[in-house]
Amino acid sequence: MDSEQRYEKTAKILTDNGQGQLLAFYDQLPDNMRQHLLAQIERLDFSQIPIWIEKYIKNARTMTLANILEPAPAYPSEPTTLAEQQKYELARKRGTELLSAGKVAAFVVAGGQGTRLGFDGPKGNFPISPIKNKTLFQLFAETILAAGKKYGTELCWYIMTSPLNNRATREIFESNHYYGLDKSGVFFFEQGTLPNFTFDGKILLADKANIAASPDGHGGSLKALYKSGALADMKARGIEYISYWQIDNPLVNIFDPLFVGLHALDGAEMSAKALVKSRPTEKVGNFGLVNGKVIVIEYSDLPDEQANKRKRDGSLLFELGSIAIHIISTAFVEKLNRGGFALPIHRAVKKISHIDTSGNAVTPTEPNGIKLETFVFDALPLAANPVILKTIRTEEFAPVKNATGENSPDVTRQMMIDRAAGWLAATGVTVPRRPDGLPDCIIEIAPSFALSARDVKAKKDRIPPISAGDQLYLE
Ligand code: UD2
Repeated sequence: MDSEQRYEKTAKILTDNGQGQLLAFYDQLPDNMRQHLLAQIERLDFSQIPIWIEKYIKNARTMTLANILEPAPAYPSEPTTLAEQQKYELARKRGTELLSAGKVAAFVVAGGQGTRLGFDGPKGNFPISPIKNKTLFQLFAETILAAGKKYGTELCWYIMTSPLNNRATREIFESNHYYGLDKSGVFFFEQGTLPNFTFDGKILLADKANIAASPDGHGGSLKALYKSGALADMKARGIEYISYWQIDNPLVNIFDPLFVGLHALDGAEMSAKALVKSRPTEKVGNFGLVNGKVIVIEYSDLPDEQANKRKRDGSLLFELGSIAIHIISTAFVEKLNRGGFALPIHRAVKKISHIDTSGNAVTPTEPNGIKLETFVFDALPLAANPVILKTIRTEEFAPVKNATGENSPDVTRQMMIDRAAGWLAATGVTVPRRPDGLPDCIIEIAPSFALSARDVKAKKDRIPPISAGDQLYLE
């Protein structure tokens, strides 16, 4: 097809769909930019776009689950019965075997824009560790390296970026020499994008040659894993389980034998870690059960009435929050993609920079349009036998999201110190504490020293006495 025919075909599709504005400046573009714009338009899924406009742009779909939603069952963080104790022991053993056999890969989603933190560049480059100021990327890399040594195998790391930060992310890894990891075990891939709309369903132009688009949400990872070849790469390496987490949480236990083991023993296709919410409306997804299927309802979608419902003992009926830590079987990702699955779409009203009908740049000060995205946890109801494992907040969840206040770097750093102090105290080391109970010292445990409280025990002899005001870095 020559350029002229290609243009005619595209123009017809756009006119039929009421999106002719996308070619308004076509005549003003040099030839290479024309091709570039046509290629973007050809990638738009016009079998879906009219449906999205009706369902999510013009009419905000409301959740109607209130009456049929039940609490989801979960494994406790520590076994409470003899039967559970035996199962947890078995699971830890199975998980350890799978890790040692190199069957588990690390997978971080890092395609988000990180706007709330106000940090320039990929969020993974944010310095966070309390003494050495290591970045999130470095902490995860060192964890993967240390776990590889612990389990006696190479553990691979898959990193999802987006068109917004793919190049910058790769450059950071290059300039840091992959933080000591073998480059061949690190796999970057980009997630897809979805177009941005006006409130009346018109797709916006970012400039004369580019559609305004944004990453398609972390749900896009399930498609991108497949499309990018990452899944095929995993298969070739014999990897069967994907340990999924978000870039903002430095406390994540990436290779947790118990979690991997429970997932495998129960024949789960996708599993999730959960914690007891700190308050009814904490900004985490809520686990629930609908017609026997595990679902996660985002905090913004759970009606206050449901969020505040309590059991007789005073605890929240929907107490389990999602911290976006999953084990996903590679076979499940493959099955979904072969079956042509589609996750539900979520809408977000946002400020979207664009050009107007005269081609002038507009930087809105108020929300002016809608971005669409998909969420990875919407795959849970499609998965067989999902395991939900409760975990302890102070051990595993301290995300960096905001510049100040809740989920800010200061809070995360303090939680990193608290966890390190707790690990030392658990082995009998005396940690000086302030009257409010917080450690009166700064402790940073490098992943090379310990990945868990259990690892600390084995190295107890290497820990010096700690005095008030000390800074102790263990590596
Ligand atoms: C997310 C969860 C929330 C809870 C919380 C825990 C959603 C909608 N909510 O809230 O239920 O588990 O985290 O911290 O996820 N990302 C991409 N591509 C995208 C969008 C996001 O890779 O297109 C990544 C992003 O880089 C980050 C993660 O997904 O690692 C979470 O994104 P977020 O910060 O927007 O999620 P948040 O805090 O609203």
